[in-house]
Amino acid sequence: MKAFIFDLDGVIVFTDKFHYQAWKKMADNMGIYFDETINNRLRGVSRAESLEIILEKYDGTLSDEKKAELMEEKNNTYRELLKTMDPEDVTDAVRNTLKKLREAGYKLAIGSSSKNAKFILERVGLLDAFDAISDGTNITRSKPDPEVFVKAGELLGIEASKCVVVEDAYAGIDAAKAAGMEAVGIGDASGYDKADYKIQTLEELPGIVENLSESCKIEDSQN
Ligand code: B16
Ligand code: MG
Repeated sequence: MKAFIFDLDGVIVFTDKFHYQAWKKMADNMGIYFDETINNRLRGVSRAESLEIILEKYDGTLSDEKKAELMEEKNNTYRELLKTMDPEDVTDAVRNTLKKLREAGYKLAIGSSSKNAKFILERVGLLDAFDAISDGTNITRSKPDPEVFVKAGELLGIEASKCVVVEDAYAGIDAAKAAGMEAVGIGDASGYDKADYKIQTLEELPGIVENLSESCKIEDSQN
């Protein structure tokens, strides 16, 4: 393995609460029912697809212009909430793991569906922690399409079979496998049987590559 590609929201930082608050405000304004269970379906999904999922509870149809307006409204609220983030929002487990992997010579990239990825990384002081950033601004198809991870591998100059993706979303694990990469599931995706490995904390990652932690490898028979 030569590179790690990290999903952002749910792996490096935890902005799902802000996505929830921003979508909830928009939904309330529109009189649309929205709760945390629906919000969980938005994990790793693009902004436009997230809106379509929320609109499943809306009686009627909306023009493309209105949808664009709603997405902008949601994003403005979301970015205001992101401004409250600072370096203390990054856990020691995340910071130490990134440092350890870099010192061991691995290339590190971000592979996120978010168009706000660079803004978030800047807020938490991690912009320089990665060798490449592939995000919602450089893709045309979102996860489970492999594009975001394929582009991350290209930006790093490392072939897919030597890249390990770390993801919290089922759609992200599917995208990693479709890209021909190894997939590590954390958080929500630690229960997904398509993940090659499952971990509870990022600190388990160096152990995986050094083959020190075979215990979290899912047996092929279960895949
Ligand atoms: P934005 P990730 C994803 O980030 C979020 O999990 C998902 O909830 C969000 O809709 C998507 O980014 C797009 O975000 O509206 O900021 O462009 O998990 O792929 O890092
Ligand atoms: Mg995620």
